[in-house]
Amino acid sequence: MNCAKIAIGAVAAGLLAQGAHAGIITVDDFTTGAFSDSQSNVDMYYAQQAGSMIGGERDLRYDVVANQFGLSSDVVIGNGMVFNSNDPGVTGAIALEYDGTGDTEVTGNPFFVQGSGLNADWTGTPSIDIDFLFLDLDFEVRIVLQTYGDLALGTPVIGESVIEQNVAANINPFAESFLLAGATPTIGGGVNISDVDRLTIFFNNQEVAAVDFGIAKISVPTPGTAGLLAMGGLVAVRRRR
Ligand SMILES: [Ca+2]
Ligand SMILES: [Ca+2]
Ligand SMILES: [Ca+2]
Repeated sequence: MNCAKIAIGAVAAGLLAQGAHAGIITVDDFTTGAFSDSQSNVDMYYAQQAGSMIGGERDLRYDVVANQFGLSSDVVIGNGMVFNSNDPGVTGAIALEYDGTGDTEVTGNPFFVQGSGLNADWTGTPSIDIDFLFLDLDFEVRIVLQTYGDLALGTPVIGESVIEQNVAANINPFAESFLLAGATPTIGGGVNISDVDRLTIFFNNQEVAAVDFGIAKISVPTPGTAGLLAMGGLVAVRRRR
């Protein structure tokens, strides 16, 4: 009984520490860190926004891959994120990174810069979930999860897992789960899910032309849901007695 109490307490404390609600860890709901930009020159653009997202910072990369007729590629963040590659002729892609602070992303750089790390414990999560508002063409999403080693010892990344998944077009809102069971270990034995330091999500990874899409939320469901429900159930039983 004492062990159970301690275990439930630890789960609850862990969830509270991560600002979770009912076993759902919100990575980003796009209600803070508003941003908008429009670009037509072929380049990789970066911007960073501070806010309530996990790690306190969102690193944003949006690139114009090709642009035959000089139209623009647009990103708007505010109560969701919408990305438009204007038809015809614009091929654009966008990526989001959550890796803590201390990193300065630089426009034109082909790669994201490594941040201080999240140290997020997502033990037992089955998936990374993305709530889409709409998607007008099938595209691929590539999710990269990393665990850092000891930076002082020169081993910045000791575990990495990658999920690549095709997402089907849908004009209506829909939820897409990216299963950890489908992740491929690419560094070490893969990400240590109890110490996730970096989450990078590449939308339109295969660079399909003229993709428009919107997302409302990125979240991670945890088994803490069951723990909290069990705890609530125990309290309810005791009250009835
Ligand atoms: Ca960062
Ligand atoms: Ca970064
Ligand atoms: Ca770490």
